Amino acid sequence: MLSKTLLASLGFSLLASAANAPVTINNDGQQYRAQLQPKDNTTVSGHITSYFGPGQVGVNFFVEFWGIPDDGQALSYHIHNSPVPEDGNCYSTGSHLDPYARGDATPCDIQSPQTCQVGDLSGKHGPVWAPADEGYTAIYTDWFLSNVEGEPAFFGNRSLVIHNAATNARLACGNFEVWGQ
Ligand SMILES: *[C@@H]1O[C@H](CO)[C@@H](O)[C@H](O)[C@H]1NC(C)=O
Ligand SMILES: *[C@@H]1O[C@H](CO)[C@@H](O)[C@H](O)[C@H]1NC(C)=O
Ligand SMILES: [Cu+2]
Repeated sequence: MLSKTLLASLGFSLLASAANAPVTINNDGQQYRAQLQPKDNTTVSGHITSYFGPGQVGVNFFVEFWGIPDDGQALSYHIHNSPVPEDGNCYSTGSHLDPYARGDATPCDIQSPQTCQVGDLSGKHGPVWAPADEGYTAIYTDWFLSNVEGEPAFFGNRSLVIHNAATNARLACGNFEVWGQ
């Protein structure tokens, strides 16, 4: 027999796990691209492009970055809440897209991407490494982002920021825009 206390704690853990990001299931064919704006003080360039995921579930991403500093340090990249303003300041893009309020305190566990901030792309899919003259390319499905306007995990009106993963300095940024179609 389940005790009331046990039921209460089960209820509590169900509530706690409700903060996990749900898999998005109603995505459409709309593509978006975020292109990093050129910056005087970084060699990093590139873009990420979304395209139709498997059967409307999740969103596929094609990622390409170049000019990655050859200093043995990884780069991280995220979807940030606010668009890059006219002056191009990457520090004006606010915090990470985090509709389920995970916060920054707990690092993303790549084995449990549903517990990560939805905008933490390098946390969920791996950081960026590359030798000096070779670009970094990745293709993956993200199960938690949405390309449907109005959904909590919609990214199409947000920005992309690439950081030095160790110092968190914001190296370059750009806005998502409708792409193709
Ligand atoms: C690059 O320049 C911008 C604008 O001056 C600054 O905010 C940013 O910290 C600089 N980035 C690095 C890595 O020095
Ligand atoms: C982006 O769209 C969402 C709805 O999906 C909205 O809540 C949010 O305010 C928009 N953000 C910006 C920066 O326009
Ligand atoms: Cu970031």
